[in-house]
Amino acid sequence: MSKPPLPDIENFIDGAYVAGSGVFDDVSPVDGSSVATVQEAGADVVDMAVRAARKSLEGAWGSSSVTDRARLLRRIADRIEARSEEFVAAEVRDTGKPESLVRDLDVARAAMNFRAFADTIASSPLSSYLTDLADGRQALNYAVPKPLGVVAVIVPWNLPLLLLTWKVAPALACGNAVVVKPSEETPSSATLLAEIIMEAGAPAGVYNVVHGFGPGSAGEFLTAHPGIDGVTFTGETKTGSTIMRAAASHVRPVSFELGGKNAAIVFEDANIDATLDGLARSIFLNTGQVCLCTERVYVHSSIFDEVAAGLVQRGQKLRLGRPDEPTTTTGPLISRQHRNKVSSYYDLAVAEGAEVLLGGGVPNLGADLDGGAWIEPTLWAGLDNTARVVREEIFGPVAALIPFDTEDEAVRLANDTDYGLAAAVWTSNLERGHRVAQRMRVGMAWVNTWYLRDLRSPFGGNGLSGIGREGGENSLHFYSIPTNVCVQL
Ligand code: NAD
Ligand code: 6OD
Repeated sequence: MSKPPLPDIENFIDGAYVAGSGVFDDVSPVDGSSVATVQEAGADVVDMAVRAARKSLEGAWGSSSVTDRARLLRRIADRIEARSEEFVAAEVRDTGKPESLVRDLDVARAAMNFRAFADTIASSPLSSYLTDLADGRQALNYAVPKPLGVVAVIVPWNLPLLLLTWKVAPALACGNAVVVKPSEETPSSATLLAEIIMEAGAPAGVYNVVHGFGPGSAGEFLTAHPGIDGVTFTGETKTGSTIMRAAASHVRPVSFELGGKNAAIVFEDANIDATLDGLARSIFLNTGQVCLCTERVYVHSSIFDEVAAGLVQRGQKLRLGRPDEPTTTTGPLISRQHRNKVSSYYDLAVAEGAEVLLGGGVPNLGADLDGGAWIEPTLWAGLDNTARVVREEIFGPVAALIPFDTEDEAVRLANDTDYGLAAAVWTSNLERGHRVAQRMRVGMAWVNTWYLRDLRSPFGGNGLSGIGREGGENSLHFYSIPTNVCVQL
């Protein structure tokens, strides 16, 4: 019997599917099979998307009320939940993640993102000032937020739906129209979201999707397009620099969530079991492909051996396997290309003098999965902050363990990086926890936990890790621009 044809994933513009000028394959990292074809948007298709977005702002959407938009966001959240298994299937097909992880993290957060920003926009205050003039009269100043306009939303492959909705929800809450470019590795969930957003009642042109790559493809065409009013981007630092140059030509604002080389500090008084569980999660979640993942672990020398042994034990319990097997804890990396990068760091670590405590190679999972992008969870000791593998972002299930003796030394080592995204401090002395967390040169510092989120709090990075903050009111500041009205009374 012949195989059924692969799904064909199209661009979505002005409420309709649109073919591209070329086609590329969506490849499963589980076994290397093609799971879909994707229609690549050329410059003409990207232009069509930007124009459709602009047109929607000139229609009813441009004068929509906050109440209507908050209602729309809640309907979108409801529909994501109603069709959650379709999102699970789409995300698993593209990424090979364990189904349970997609269900509990990616899809749950997508609905939560829309609800959180419905709440934020509905309760967002207007700032106003009563101005006392020299002659005794007064003036009332108040700032009315307006949509930024047409927002280019460019997102990566590691948490495709979560990171997309983290940006689309506040952008729509503020009344913008978006042109979304998902990663070429993960085109499915952004396209399914288009259906949901239309079903929920958004006007055509408010949410558009273009597919393709970065340079010389949809990503570059979109960021260079004169019709966009801002770019919100999550991805690699060097891509951020390129996009910044493109945005500069028309002086457009950018919001960037970029790479990281995040540290954990484990003090001698930490609750060892809870710390080891939290640390293991922070190193290995999503096969280490979360920008917040810990890749450097600084451990007080008095407990170094105990922590190393406990982490190895937890790493040994991870089960690599197919997404639908209930025992699977860990999926593949996103692609063979990314595995080549991670594995080259595994080789480099050995060349730089690492003692390999766990893993260090490519696993043999049987012929069925030979074509996939599998990698072993890995831990190193014996390195210091001068090693390239301790300085450069790897974005895989790997961390280097490095001893320290004093609090000042731990802070100095953790801050010795050009990145500045996240850090975690593990201690039972809360006074020390607050003190050290505040000394971290990062956007987010956790104490005795990791990746615990309140969507109202600021999220973003310092240094090479980003520009700006999103989350709650911070997002509203990026996705809207105020017009100040001054009335002399
Ligand atoms: P990437 O930068 O290669 O790609 C991200 C997106 O940008 C993709 O859609 C890609 O097609 C597009 N792109 C690439 N070049 C472009 C160009 N010249 N112009 C316009 N668009 C372009 O990143 P990735 O490999 O998909 O994701 C992994 C990286 O993302 C890691 O560095 C990780 O740390 C980072 N990340 C950061 C955060 C955060 O919140 N700080 C979150 C997730 C991922
Ligand atoms: O949880 C979030 O809101 C968020 N932006 C997570 C980013 C994870 C990076 O991979």
